[in-house]
Amino acid sequence: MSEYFKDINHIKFEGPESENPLSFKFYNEDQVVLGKTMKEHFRFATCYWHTFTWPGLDPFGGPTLERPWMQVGDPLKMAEIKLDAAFDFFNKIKTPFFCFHDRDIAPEGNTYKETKKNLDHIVELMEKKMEETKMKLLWGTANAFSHKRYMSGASTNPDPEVFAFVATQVKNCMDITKRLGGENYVLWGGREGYETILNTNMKLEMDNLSRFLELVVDYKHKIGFKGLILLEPKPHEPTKHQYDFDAASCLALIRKAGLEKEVKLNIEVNHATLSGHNFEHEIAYAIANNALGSIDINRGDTMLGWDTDQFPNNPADLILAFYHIFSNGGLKNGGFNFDAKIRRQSIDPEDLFYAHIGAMDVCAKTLIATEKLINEGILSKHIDERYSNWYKDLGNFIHDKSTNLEKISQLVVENKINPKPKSGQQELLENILNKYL
Ligand code: XLS
Ligand code: NI
Ligand code: NI
Repeated sequence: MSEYFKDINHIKFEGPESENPLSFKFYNEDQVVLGKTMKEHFRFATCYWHTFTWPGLDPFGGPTLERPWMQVGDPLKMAEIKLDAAFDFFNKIKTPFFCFHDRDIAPEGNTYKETKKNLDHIVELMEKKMEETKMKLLWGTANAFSHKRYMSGASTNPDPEVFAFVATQVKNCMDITKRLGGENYVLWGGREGYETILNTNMKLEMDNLSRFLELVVDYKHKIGFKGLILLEPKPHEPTKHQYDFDAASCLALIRKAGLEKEVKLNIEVNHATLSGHNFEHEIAYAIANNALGSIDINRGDTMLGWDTDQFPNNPADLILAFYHIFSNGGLKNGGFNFDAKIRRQSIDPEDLFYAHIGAMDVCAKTLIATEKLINEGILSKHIDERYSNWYKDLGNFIHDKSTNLEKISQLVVENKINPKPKSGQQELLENILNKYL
């Protein structure tokens, strides 16, 4: 047990009537919903970066979160204290998984060798902690955006030395992810984009990104890593124009590399909204293209134009995405990772618990509503009905590969086809949806 969270006990399910703020009101890990337990459906993960590494900086202010492992001192010792605290937290909050960037768990050294030594040291300790607590790794990823060497991109950098450097870093991070039994490996571009076309060779940068994906997939097979490789879309921030802007742009990159069977998507709520879409759009798009891998669950702030990465707290923001995810059979290798951070004024250890409890409860509550929505089938009935003619004569005729434009126009003229507009009934459907919330 860590000193930092010593006053907090294991969080238990106490039901909606409980007054205890350190208890689950809806997340009951063993409760069966849609044929599986909540624990099996969500595969919740706590993220190492926002929860243990971020010190509460904003563009105008310094650290507010003064955790014991953020003090001045030997960085490797600090990483050990952080590891202790993190596993104590995971164990008490009961997310069965966690996620990390290489730089969250161990400090970068002065040379590549030193960095690798630091990582190996922590990974060894982590392996033991995972065995003791039965905690699992949902995914690992490499931080290829914080260091100044990456200021002009990682695999899309104008300098091939940077490409070679990030390739080495990712290789190492894939090795440790495999060693720790990681179930997926994530690539979030960070700075895989550009600031101005004035100094940018877009074609070369995109070719290099595609080459990078090829190398990563090739290495995955070489080491026998069974997990999925996931690309995480994000439109801006830090870079103005990102090549991995949204699900559609990521799929374009994946298809350019011919890797649609190998690389899937890690969809984040706040990234979806920043790209001008909503969460359900990105989820439905990924599902329609057989590309849904995993989820970074959080929320943005409609009044702020950046990635606030707040914890989700409103079923209305989630239900349509959940409807698509769970009527499609749910996530398989993926999970729901809380890529979310508390506000910088939430400085107490309890605040980290309140944030995760609230988020797990809101997901559980939404899942229960989703089960009803799926089982009562009202939405699906409306959609089936709306598209039903596609499964009749005309629809079949159009889909038939021997049909061509001439045959279609001949049919229209002969049968005097003259389509009549039909209501989309959006308001009716919105009212129906509200019944479930
Ligand atoms: C940042 C991203 C990042 C990835 C992992 O906005 O969400 O946290 O999930 O690199
Ligand atoms: Ni993310
Ligand atoms: Ni984010």
